Amino acid sequence: MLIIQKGVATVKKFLFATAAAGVCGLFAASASAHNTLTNMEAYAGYMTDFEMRVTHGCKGSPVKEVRMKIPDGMVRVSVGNNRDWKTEVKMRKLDKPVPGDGGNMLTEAVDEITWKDPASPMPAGGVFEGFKFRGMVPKDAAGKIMFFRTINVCTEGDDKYIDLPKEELTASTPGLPKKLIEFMSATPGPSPFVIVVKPTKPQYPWEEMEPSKAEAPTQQKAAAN
Ligand SMILES: [Cu+2]
Repeated sequence: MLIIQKGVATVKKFLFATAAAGVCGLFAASASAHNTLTNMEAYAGYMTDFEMRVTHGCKGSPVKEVRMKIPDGMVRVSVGNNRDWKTEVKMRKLDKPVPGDGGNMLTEAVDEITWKDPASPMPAGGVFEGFKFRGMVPKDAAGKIMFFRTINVCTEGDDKYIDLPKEELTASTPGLPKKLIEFMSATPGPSPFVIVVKPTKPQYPWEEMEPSKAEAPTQQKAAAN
């Protein structure tokens, strides 16, 4: 009798702990178990709004800081105003300048964003919080998968979502869904990611579509000859 009660107590304790912690391990393969980007796909060459979604604290400890690394090639990054968190950006020098807003040239790009010193820490379980930023998805990234490595710093300990797939994955990798599940469950800390797709129309309705290489007149002529 005593043993059974002890068993029940243990189960209860386990359920409580997992509910409070938001559970990393149990649902590791589910897309909502870790830090994830709200959008699963983004268009190459689009200025895109992103939200990094933090879904739980570190083993029951509330989140007090979130750091994120911007993937290479992504420029014109800005951080959404946030009244609860202080935001900070770290810059890096670009190998060669790229066009920015209104024709000026950029020599630096945002390398890292940090959200810290919250009005109150994000509770460890039962809620999620979104961290907004935007930026230009690289034009030449269509078909690629971009990874946004993030670290959650908690009142006690931290969770690092910085792992990358063992083999390079792209949108056209055969068996991609299965390989993504493998990647997301291979370690406790898979990096959030977004699949970059080629747009079929310009981002804004007042823009002309750039002719793709396949439609270029010279190639059509070459094909006709
Ligand atoms: Cu997790």
